[in-house]
Amino acid sequence: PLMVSPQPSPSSRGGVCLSQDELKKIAAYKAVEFVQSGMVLGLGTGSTAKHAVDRIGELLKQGKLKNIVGIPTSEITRNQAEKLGIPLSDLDDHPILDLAIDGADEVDPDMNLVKGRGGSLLREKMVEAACKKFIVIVDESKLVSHIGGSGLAMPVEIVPFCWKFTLKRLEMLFMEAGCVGKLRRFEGSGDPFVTDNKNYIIDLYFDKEIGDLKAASDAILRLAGVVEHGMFLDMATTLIVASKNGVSFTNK
Ligand code: ABF
Repeated sequence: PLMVSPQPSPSSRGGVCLSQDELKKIAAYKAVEFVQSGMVLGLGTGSTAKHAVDRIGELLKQGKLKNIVGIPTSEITRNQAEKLGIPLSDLDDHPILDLAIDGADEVDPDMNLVKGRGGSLLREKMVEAACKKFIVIVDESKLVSHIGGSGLAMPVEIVPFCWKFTLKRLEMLFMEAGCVGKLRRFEGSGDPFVTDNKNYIIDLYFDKEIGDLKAASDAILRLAGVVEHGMFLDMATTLIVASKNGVSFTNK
């Protein structure tokens, strides 16, 4: 990947220490600078992408952007965009998008991603796979040397039918990496978390790195009962990272 050296951001000026949310906002606003009037845009989900959607709404209101069509990656983002007055459509009517902007849970040095801890991985993958450009926006806490090796969840969306069976099959696939699967549940009620597509999510945890990511991806997708997983391999075209030292851009 082509790395462009960090540009000073407000976070590194005057010794001001910015919060993680402020860093997310800086990355999001930088990404929106790539949005042009007339674009069909994939609108991401999560606390980082939310800033980008807010900014797009603001620029539309100010008349600085015109004729934008947004394709939301979740019902939450659809509601947010509707409130902001962003005209919306879907992949049926717009099968090719100019640009998507979205966050991620983990990003490795080759710009492979883990997504889906917010639960929207399927629609995110459908929309972002249909984009000419996909800008990933993160604060520095999301950078990892290997995805799936951070001890954090690797989400897999599955059909609810016999979910325990699918969970076991997923664990067996990655037995050598010490894989343990957990059904995602709502805090409080303890009921299974249900995605926008009425599916469940299994979060996989690994003791060791999973090695060949493409092979892992193929193996998961071959299991009947699996709908999609949260590894986004070779999909991001630009990475924007906001850190206390500034903002960096990496293009693939
Ligand atoms: C979406 O939001 C996801 O795919 C990812 O799970 C999450 C990142 O959340 P946040 O920006 O709130 O850290 O992009």
